[in-house]
Amino acid sequence: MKNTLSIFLSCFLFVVFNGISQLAQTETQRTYVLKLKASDSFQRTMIANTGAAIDFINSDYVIATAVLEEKNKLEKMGLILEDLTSRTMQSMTFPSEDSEYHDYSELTKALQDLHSEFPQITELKSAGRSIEGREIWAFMVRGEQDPNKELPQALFMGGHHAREHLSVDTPLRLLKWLLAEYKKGNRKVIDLVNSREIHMIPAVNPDGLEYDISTNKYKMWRKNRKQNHDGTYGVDLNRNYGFGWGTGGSSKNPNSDTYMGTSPFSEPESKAIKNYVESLKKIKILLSYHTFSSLILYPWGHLDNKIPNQKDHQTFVKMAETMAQWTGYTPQQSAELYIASGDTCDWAYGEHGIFAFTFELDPRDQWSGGGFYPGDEILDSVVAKNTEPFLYLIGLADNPHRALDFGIGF
Ligand code: 0X9
Ligand code: CA
Ligand code: ZN
Repeated sequence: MKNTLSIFLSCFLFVVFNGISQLAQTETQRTYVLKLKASDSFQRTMIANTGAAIDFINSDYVIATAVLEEKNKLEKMGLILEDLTSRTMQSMTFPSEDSEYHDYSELTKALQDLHSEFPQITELKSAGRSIEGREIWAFMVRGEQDPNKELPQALFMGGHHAREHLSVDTPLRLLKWLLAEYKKGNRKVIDLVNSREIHMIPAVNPDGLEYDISTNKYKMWRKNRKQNHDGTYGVDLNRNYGFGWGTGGSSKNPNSDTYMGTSPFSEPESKAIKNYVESLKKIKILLSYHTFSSLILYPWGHLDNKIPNQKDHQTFVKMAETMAQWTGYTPQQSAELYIASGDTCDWAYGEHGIFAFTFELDPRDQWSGGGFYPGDEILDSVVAKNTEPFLYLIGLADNPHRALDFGIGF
C-alpha cells in the first residue's frame, strides 16, 4: 500500500515538476521577433553582440530574433521599435479548452485530407492570397464527372470576421458531414452532390483568424490585417464590398472596427471573393456565416427599403422563414438589425442577383451563451440545426424561386 502510494505520489510530483520546468523553459526559450533601431554596421554589431540573430537589414532598422534574455538587453539599450512576435508567429493555436476549432494550419490540413479522401468529386483551390500571404482556400464538391456539364452552384463562406471562429468550423463540419453521408450512401445527399456544384470558402480572413489566437488569450479581433496609412491595422471585410459602399453604417476611421477601407474591394480578401463569385457562371445561392445572435438576414442591409423586385423579396422571406423553422433563428431584413453598407450579401444580390443570406449563428446573446467565444461544446448542436438549411439551399440552387412552391418546412 505504502509502495503504491509513493509510486502514485512520485508520479504526481513528476508530472507537476515537469509541467513547471516545461513552463519555465518555454518562457526563457521562446523566440521573439523584434524590429530594432539600427542604421549602421556599428549599431548592428551591438545588436549581434547581445546574441540576437539579425534576419533582415534596412537603412534604419533591422528585424531580429531573440530569446527573452537578449530581448531584455535590447530593451535596456532602448533599441526596440516594435515587438512583431505575435504577427509573425506561424503556428499558434486555440486555447486547449477550445481545441475543436481549427486554426489556419489545421484548416489547411483538414481540407487537404478531405480532398485526398474524395479526389474524384472534390477540388481544393486558392481563391487568392490574404494580405499576409495566406491562401484563401476554396473547396468544391461536384459528383458529375463531365466538366462540360454546367451545374447550379451554391457558395458557403465563413470567417469574414476574425473572432467569429464558429463561422469557420460550422461550414467545415457541414462539408465533412456531406462527404461522409455521400460515402455512406445517403440518397438525398448523393442526388444533390451529383446535380450541383457546392463551393465552400470557410476562412475568408485567415490573417485575422490567426491574429485572434496568436497569444494565449483571444484578442476579440474583427478585421483583416491591412496596415493602414496611419499605423492602425485592419479593414472590416464586411464593409468593403462594392455595392452601396460607404453609404452608412461603416466608418472612414482606419482605427474603427467597421472601417470601410480606402475604396470598394481595396482588400485582397474581399477582392478574392469578388473574383471567385464572378468566376462561377451559375451561382444563384450564397450563404455567409457570421456569429452571433441567432439570425437569418437577407438584403438590403444598406437601405431600409425592401428590394424592388417583389418576387425576389417574397422568395427571400419564404426561404428565411423556412430555414428559421429548422434553426430557431429569427428571420429578418439585414437593415432591421442595423444599416450597414458594403456587406457581402448586398453586393451579391445587388450586383449579381444571387440569393444571398447572412446567418448570425449561435449563441443568441452574449450573457448566457458566451458571445463570440461560446466554447467548442456548442459545435455539435450548431452543426445539427444548420444541416437542413444547408441541404435546402443547395437544393434550390437551380432556381430559388421554387421556394415559393413549397409549404414552410419543406
Ligand atoms: O455587422 C456585420 O457585418 C454582421 N454582424 S456581425 O456581428 N457578424 O459583425 C451583420 C451584417 C448584416 N448586414 C447588414 N446589416 N448590412
Ligand atoms: Ca471545450
Ligand atoms: Zn461577423
